[in-house]
Amino acid sequence: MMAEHFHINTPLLESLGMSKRLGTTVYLKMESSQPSGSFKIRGIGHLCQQVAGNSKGVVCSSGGNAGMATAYIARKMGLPATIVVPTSSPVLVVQRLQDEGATVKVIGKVWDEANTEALRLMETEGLTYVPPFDHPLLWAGHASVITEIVASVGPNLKPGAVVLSVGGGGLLCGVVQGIKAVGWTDVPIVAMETVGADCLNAAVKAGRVVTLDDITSEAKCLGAKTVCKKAFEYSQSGEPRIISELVTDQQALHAVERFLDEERVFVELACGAALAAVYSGVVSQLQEEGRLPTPLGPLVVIVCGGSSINMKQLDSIRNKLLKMD
Ligand code: PLV
Repeated sequence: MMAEHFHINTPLLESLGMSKRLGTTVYLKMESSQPSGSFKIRGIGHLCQQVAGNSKGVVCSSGGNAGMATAYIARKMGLPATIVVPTSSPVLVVQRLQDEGATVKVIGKVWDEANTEALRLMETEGLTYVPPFDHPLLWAGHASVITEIVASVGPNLKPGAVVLSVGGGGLLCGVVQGIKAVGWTDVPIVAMETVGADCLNAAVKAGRVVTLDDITSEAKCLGAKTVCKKAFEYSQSGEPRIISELVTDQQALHAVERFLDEERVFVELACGAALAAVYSGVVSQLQEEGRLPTPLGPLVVIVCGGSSINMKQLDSIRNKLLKMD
């Protein structure tokens, strides 16, 4: 029998360390504890249930985590999975995908090129295409991260703001839809990216969707060159208000290390970008600038997770960033 859904109801934990630093209660939505290691399973699970039932196999282009979710779900559904990742994805991700039973193709320098190959395989092999961030079914699935928070704490814990990371903008679209569904449209979203993987920020600055020349950030799972159109539209709508902010790779890395020390949970740089909103003072700065209120209601940080990290990878990123200093 197929389960109702593939994702689990994740813990919402109070972070003492972050709360002390910020001066308001910080809640962590622990998507890092999802099967396959990230929030991606929410949207991809929903999408696969809708479209992959009679499929002869699925193909997903990914920086890593959408692929991990797809491979996991395909295994549960008894379908073969092909995951196309760019050469920028660390070897450990390829290994983890293979351990999940997927066929892995390493093609292109960045995700956008891997995606071209996935679309080609959809055409030539008749596989069901699983997009990593740009699809309404993904957003509908991701929205459950917000409705789940309301279901567990009740509508009275209205956050002062929600913090999340943005790659192609799928999580952002889902969270916007969840926020609308529960009537929290006055809750602002702080949308975090790293410098060099900043397609939403570049679009917001330009006033239109733009394509980055290259991905220069080490947060490879944020590395889509173009943000999805829907995410940009939401950023312009003002309801909920979306505040686009950047941190450096160094700040994201320090956030990953501090989170490991304080919360004893290991996440990748893509998630570190969201954690750095607190650890590097981005949220406090927004309060100082009057763009977020003081006092601020409880802050919810979506700990998106990610499998592209282990001790060796952490060392390698640290060394790479040290050399660039
Ligand atoms: N990662 C996508 C896109 O990569 C992928 O293929 O896995 N946090 C983590 C840990 C992620 O893996 C991602 C997306 C995000 C945040 C951002 O989510 P998005 O793409 O929906 O904005 C190129």
